[in-house]
Amino acid sequence: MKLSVSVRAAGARGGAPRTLLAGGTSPAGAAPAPRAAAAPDIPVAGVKAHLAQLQSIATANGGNRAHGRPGYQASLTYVKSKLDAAGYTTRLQQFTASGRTGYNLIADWPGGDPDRVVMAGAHLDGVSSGPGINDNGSGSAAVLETALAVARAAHRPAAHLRFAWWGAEELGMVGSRYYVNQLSLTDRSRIDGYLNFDMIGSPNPGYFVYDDDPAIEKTFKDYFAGIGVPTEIETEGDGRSDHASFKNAGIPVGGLFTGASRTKTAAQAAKWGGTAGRAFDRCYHSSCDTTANIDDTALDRNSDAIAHAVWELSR
Ligand code: DTR
Ligand code: CA
Ligand code: ZN
Ligand code: ZN
Repeated sequence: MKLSVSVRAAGARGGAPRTLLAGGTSPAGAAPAPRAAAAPDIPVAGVKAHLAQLQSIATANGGNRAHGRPGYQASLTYVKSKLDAAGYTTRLQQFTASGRTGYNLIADWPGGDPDRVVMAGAHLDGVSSGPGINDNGSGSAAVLETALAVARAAHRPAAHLRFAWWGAEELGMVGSRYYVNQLSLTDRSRIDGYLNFDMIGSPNPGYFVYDDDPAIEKTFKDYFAGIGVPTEIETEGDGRSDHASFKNAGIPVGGLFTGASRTKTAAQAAKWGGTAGRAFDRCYHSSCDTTANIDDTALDRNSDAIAHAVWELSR
């Protein structure tokens, strides 16, 4: 039987329908194609090492990594140097927000079908009031470690992989909107999906999956079902992070989130553990959003889920 998951409704934006084929399929009578390897386990120690570096960067630069500040520039330099050393083709994209220069970092993994681009991204800027480790060192570090895992595996997916770290999200998703707006309509249509990771290590975590695109949502839900972790649909952030820039342009989006200032209910604490009646992240946008403001289990599970989705959606 041929298994396929439609990532985009047929002809949704005028192009040919795109389908993602599960491995191991073959025409009737032919020898089965070898199934491409599953995603690797992402080492949470690697993700935490990036968080420690981002914390040090904030500490050395006035306590923050905000747009237009030296801590943002140092964060960019850190992430870019890791990607360059791993063999990525990287570029900085410059824009202006609130009178200051901002940058997106875009990293392409060489190879794959240029008409089937799978993107994963996270905002790299924080607010000026703290180091921004859960928001959003967590997404930035997990996307970085996933990109490095692609390189370590010498992974050759069918689709083209692109990773992005956005500037000035905290000023209203300025960087990601700039990126999408400057793409030609053709280049927009080449993006099969954008996966967003903003706050994935909240200290009193929930496991929330964006429900914007059914195929992407299913990919994440399948991963969490496989490890026995219940999920809920993400509702706290609708339109509040960089996926909105892509969704507004008609690009299928998905993502993960472990909660911000909303309060965990008793029912949620019963299924996920943690503390009912307390915020998912009491340090949201505060000076206490440090490396102590991370739940390692949530960070690990979400990092592994990112790799799973990147591998599965790019087959
Ligand atoms: N991470 C927050 C925005 C935000 C609040 N709730 C959600 C849910 C899903 C994604 C993002 C958000 C920020 O950048 O301030
Ligand atoms: Ca892991
Ligand atoms: Zn924020
Ligand atoms: Zn954020």
